[in-house]
Amino acid sequence: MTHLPAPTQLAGWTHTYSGKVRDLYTPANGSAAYLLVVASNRVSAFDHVLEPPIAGKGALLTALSNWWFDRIELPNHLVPAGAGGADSPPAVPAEVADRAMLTRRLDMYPIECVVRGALTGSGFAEYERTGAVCGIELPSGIADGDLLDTPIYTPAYKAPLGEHDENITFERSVELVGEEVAAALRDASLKIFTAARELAADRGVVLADTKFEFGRDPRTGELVLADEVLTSDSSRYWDAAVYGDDSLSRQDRLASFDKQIVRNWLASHWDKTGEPPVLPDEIVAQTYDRYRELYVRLTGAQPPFPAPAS
Ligand code: Q0Z
Repeated sequence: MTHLPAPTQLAGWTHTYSGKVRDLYTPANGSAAYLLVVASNRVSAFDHVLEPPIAGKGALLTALSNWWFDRIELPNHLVPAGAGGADSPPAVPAEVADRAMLTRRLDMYPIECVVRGALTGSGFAEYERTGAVCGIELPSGIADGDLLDTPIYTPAYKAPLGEHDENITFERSVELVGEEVAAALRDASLKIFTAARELAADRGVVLADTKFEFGRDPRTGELVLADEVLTSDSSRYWDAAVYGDDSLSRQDRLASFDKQIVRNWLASHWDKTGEPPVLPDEIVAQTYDRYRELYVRLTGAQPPFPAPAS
């Protein structure tokens, strides 16, 4: 894998970790109460981080996550603007303000709370091998990308850095976090997903699956929804009209709402060995338009910031 660019230095914050597409910062003053999660403009495909970044992507996904947080009736990790008190957080630096989330630092549960309303990807692979996903037996005859009548909760254990997450049964999640928390994670995940899937469907978008992460606030003890929510980096979205078009191949029907242009271009310009080629400007521009289209469709509004120059 390519190494990531050196993360931006942010006044008042210390960079502590970078994933493929996001950067994590802690307060430079030593406060353990907050974390700054910055969505980069990086885009990943086929397990590589691509060049160049897509200007505006981080802001669009942050706006989408914020929009969903507003509609989810569970405590979340966002620190309201102007929060003060004894231990107030460092200011969010202006240069990342539109793609940063100021969060309270939680004790995270080591479980990726995946919900699937369709069977594809690793879930479909496990089903083909075993007839079940995370211990949930499914009827025979399901094809890649088929919708499930009832969404299923398919948790994964968050492997330490670099390793791949491991699908686990609900019973295994009980061993990891206890019966009460395991049930709360499952119930909250299914509830959020079911409402979100319905809303997306009304707007011509299929929410195929998603991943939530939860933690506990060490000060209040409450269960809190964390991380990004229902962005296309944490979810699979399909265009409902494309998904429903019988004249298309199954592969084309399951086109990623935002990243398919990148994937198709790479598939015809790269043999998937070594480093991927640099994306041409028109592929970057078209992909930005897809991220923007997803935001507009779901929210019914224009994004709250201008399109980036270039
Ligand atoms: C989220 C992640 C990123 C890579 C840790 N409020 C919180 N409290 C404690 N931990 C987290 C959060 Cl959001 C937390 N991640 C995911 C973010 C880069 C991975 F910026 N890791």
